[in-house]
Amino acid sequence: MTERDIERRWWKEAVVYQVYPRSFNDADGDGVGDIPGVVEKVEYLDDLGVDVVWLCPVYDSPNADNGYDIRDYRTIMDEFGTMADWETLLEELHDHDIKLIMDLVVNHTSDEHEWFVRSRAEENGYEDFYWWREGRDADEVSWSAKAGPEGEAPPNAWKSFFGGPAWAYDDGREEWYLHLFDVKQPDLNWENPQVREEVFDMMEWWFDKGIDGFRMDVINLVSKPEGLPNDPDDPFGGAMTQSTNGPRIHEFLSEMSDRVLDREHLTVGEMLGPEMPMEHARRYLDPDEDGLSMLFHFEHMLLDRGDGIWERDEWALSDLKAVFNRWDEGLREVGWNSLYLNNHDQPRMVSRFGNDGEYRRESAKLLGTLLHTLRGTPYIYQGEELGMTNYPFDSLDEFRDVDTLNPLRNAIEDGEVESFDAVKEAVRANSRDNARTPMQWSSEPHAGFTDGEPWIGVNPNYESVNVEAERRDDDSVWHYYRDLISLRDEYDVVVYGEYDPLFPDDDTVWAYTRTLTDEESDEQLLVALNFSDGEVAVGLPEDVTSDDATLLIGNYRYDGDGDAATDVDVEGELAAGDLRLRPWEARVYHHER
Ligand code: TEU
Repeated sequence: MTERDIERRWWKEAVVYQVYPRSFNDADGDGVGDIPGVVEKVEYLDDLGVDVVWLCPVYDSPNADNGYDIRDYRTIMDEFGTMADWETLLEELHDHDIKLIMDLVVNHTSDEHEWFVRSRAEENGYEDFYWWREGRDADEVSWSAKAGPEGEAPPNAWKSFFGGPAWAYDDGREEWYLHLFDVKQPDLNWENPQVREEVFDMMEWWFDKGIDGFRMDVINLVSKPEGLPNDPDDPFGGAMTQSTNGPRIHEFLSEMSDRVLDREHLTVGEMLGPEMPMEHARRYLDPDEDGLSMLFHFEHMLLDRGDGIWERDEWALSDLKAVFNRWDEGLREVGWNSLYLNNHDQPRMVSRFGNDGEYRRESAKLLGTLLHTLRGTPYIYQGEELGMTNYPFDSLDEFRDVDTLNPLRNAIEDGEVESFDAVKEAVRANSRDNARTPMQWSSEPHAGFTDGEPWIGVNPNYESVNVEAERRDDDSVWHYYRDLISLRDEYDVVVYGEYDPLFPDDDTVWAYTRTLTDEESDEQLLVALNFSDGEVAVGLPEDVTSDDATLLIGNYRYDGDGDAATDVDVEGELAAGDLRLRPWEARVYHHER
């Protein structure tokens, strides 16, 4: 098969920019970002050069989980504006040739959604919209719920991903309902065909409004196995291992695909779980099966995470490479990869995989180089293009996130963790709130994000790390990102070239080639990335060296100005097969073969 045989699609050639509206830009001064705030920045996104915006949830919500708990799928959250504002945003984006994908959150709703209110009241037709079960006799189990009736334990041993049991007792219905996430996020029962009908109708409604696709929240959790079995080997008692990629998942998604999706839409399914069997991944993406464009897996996001928010693991570069190599290989024939190193649920990539101190700028550029030159569609999370870093959280009351606060409070209450101070470093490194601090626009108060009091603290480094400063400086992370994005438009090999890793076991250097061979061209990229604070020498195999390569992009100055620190014979080095890379140096060469 030549690379030309790969199905060419606009969404493979695109760069996606993720907007977390609560923290992006506040137009009305209430301290919370909003849709008019995003509209003000469409020009900015266009200047950066991105092709698609993924807008995190903006629907009506009581905000137990910042909009991932939806009360009404067809209404805009008051804090964020109105439907007319949203329509203006869509129009502005489309006028600038930027597509819009919306967040689809249908594993669960808010407990304030009309469906749940009716289900709770056992209204005709709504009884089985959610997972209702009888409790167990508390004597049968070794632990009991905090909130059930005397002597009763939840229906099974599943734990919520946000801490505590995955079941809550309802006094009115005198039954328990399942919530894999917060108690205010009851899980929809997809076994009920009426639930699926409602979801597909709602999706169609948004497509009719003109959107270009969906990012699908934890979509691989919607099929739960009969009997909801426990699993003692799962830290969540079975909630994770039993709910992910469940028995009817492909049936449900191919039904969705047949009913409402189109190959021209960008659809990206978020797929929870420690390791996704590649067989499932291919079925999710196969146009003849579920037909999603891409998926987000978590394998690289779990490398440095312990089970609890207060636990960390060591990661090695070879492990990180192994994840990406496995996925490139796994989706070579069927499917397409998404490429991300951070989002609204993850710490900032430069603090996690780079060096956010002395080499903040270099390592932010290096990680960007990686994301934009691997095979797949790159996702930029707001602020990544500035090299934004983690926040120096110092006390519990600086956090806002349920996924940080609930598990930690439970663990302290149960005596598993002594105090916040005892686990501060780990929580600080892991918390989702790192991603949620306001976008840094300028050195004005609150980083120019709001005229009011921001809902969460602004990173104190905003005085130097901000859009205004970055745009003024030619050598900034921002300008580098813009160059990376435009490479994709200029070179087909960046999008469609085959990926071949070099030195997979090396823990310092990540190097690879991308090769495109067809009737029209025979070209190759060589990418070399030094993931360390020291200099390294890379001995290249002969078949990737070249006398007539050009350096497409690199994150140091290569101006031959006689300054010993910057003046290296980059092309000569490549011809000799002997690259010397400075700390966090990234280079991308191109040559015709
Ligand atoms: O996230 C799924 C999810 O549980 C993880 O991203 C989790 O936040 C991570 O492992 C860190 O602990 C999606 C949304 O992206 C997230 O914002 C929502 O809170 C969650 O689903 C529930 O809708």
